[in-house]
Amino acid sequence: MSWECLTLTFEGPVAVLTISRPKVLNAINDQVLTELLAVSKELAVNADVRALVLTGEGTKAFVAGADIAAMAEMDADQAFEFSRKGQAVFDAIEALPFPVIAAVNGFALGGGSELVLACDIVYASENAIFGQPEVKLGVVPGFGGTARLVRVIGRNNALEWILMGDNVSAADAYRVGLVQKVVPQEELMQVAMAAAHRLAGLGPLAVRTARSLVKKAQELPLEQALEAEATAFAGLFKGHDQKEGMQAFLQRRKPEFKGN
Ligand code: CO8
Repeated sequence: MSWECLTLTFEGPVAVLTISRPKVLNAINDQVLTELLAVSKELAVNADVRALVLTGEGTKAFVAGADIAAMAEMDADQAFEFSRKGQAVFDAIEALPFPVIAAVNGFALGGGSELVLACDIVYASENAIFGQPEVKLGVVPGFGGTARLVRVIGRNNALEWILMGDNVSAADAYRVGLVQKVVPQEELMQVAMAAAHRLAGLGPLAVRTARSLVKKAQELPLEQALEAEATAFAGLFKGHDQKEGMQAFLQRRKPEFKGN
């Protein structure tokens, strides 16, 4: 399928999704949301995909935010619909059954920063700029920023970012834990792809289970999170990959995981 605002390519089990509206620094309009939702649904049922790298076209921007020109004319009902649609799309990305790596290659502002928050691992180029500048436009984050930023970087960091609306360098985003690696721009895709291929080579069941446990743990009381962990841990002993992984270690060979 071909898309107007996205490019989807595959390198073996790794999918690469590029948001592509370079004239407006890949800003997110309704069409981008519609296409992102459709691609997410398609990828979610593609059993060959084991990891996704998400990036923006060009060397200047990942996504410079929601499309301000499109939002400027909205009434309150339209703004609500746009916000809910964006939240649903980012939820769909977060719920994909494999890890998602954001390769942040430039500005990730407003909705762009919120899209990053829906990803699992964030690698940024040295020129990447993050931020939630919505207050400067007279609004607040509307694609999950208030809810997810606090979970990722903590309350006071989130409040500073959202209330001040300042641009945040890749180094500072790394310092507060939003970004896991900062690399020169020319190395960004290579680093993201290498990580994605490593993830794709692991047992998909263990990866999926670990990812889901960590996400659930953020919402659950500790006791319930620990119980969920023990249950999932034990459940893996009923399948193939646990036996294969441990036997392969003992026999000093590479494991052959089947995903069950
Ligand atoms: N929306 C629409 N167009 C944009 C956007 C955007 N977010 N960002 C950049 N563009 C356009 C510019 O208008 C310009 O277009 P043109 O060439 O036709 O004038 C082109 O992209 C290039 O941009 P600049 O000339 O401004 O490039 P600079 O290098 O001078 O500046 C910046 C780059 C700093 C990134 C600057 O473009 C900028 O500040 N952009 C806006 C950033 C921003 O405020 N983003 C947050 C938007 S609000 C948001 O995302 C809320 C999400 C929740 C929505 C909920 C809905 C209800």
